[in-house]
Amino acid sequence: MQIQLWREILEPYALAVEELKVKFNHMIGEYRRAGEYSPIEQVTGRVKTISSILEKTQKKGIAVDDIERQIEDIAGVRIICQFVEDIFRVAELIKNRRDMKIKSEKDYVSHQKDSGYRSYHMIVWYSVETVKGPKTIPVEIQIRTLAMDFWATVEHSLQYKYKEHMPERLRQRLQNSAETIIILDKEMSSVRDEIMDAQNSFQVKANIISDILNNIQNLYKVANKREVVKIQDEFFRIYNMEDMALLEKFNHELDVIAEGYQVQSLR
Ligand code: 0O2
Repeated sequence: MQIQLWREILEPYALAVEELKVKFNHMIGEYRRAGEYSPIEQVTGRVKTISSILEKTQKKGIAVDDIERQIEDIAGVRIICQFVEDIFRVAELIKNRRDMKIKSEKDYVSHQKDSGYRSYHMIVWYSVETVKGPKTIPVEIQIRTLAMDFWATVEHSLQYKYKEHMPERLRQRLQNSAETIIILDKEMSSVRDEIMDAQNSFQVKANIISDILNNIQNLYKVANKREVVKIQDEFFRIYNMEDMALLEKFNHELDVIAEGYQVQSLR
């Protein structure tokens, strides 16, 4: 197939990956700006390379003309979570969206593969608008924890290196380390509430400080400079006291002042 034709075929998949990365990253931002814990930690995405698509067609006996019908992971998005519980929460969030329709799901978290691989897979139908018009395509979404991702990345590289000839000793060690990953994820889940609390308070404090600094900066442009310097000194004094209640009170008072000047900070 000519390279130009490949480019045309892959165009909507590239657009879908970019759009979905923006949407999932925006979800992270929405949670954090609201001072809430985000079940999504990171998002990555890729369009399968032409060589990787061709490799798959050979392996599975797929005709080149049938690529788009038979290969469901040309567009792939990976969502990384901190805790196993978050994986199922994210899967629910996806199911409730109107811009993605579930085509199929595979729960390799509850039922790990023989290799030791764990991840939650969803194939969703997603529509994009290209210059050639609208197109609905499948996108593979893989949802996994940081620990599962670490294991899968290492195992994938070894699979790539050895192809079907992975030494038995190495395969066994990978399976053992997959068990260790399960234990690690369980341990992390057992302290999930505490970790979430710590992260929430950190986020709330970061949001308040960001609001205060934005308001001070905005007031500089419109209010009496000497007054604003006084406000700034007061902020540093309260900040050093490390008292969240005082910081919240100060933020609220500053918000009222900024509102009076119509320069309220919007994060
Ligand atoms: P790549 O290079 O990551 O794109 P499919 O092959 O998708 O048509 P299958 O095999 O039933 O059908 O799908 P499955 O099992 O859901 O696997 C899809 C993807 O999950 C794989 O894509 C891998 O990315 C990942 N995966 C599945 N099993 C393993 C595993 O044992 N180890 C690792 N590291 N990843 C796995 P590709 O196209 O095989 O590979």
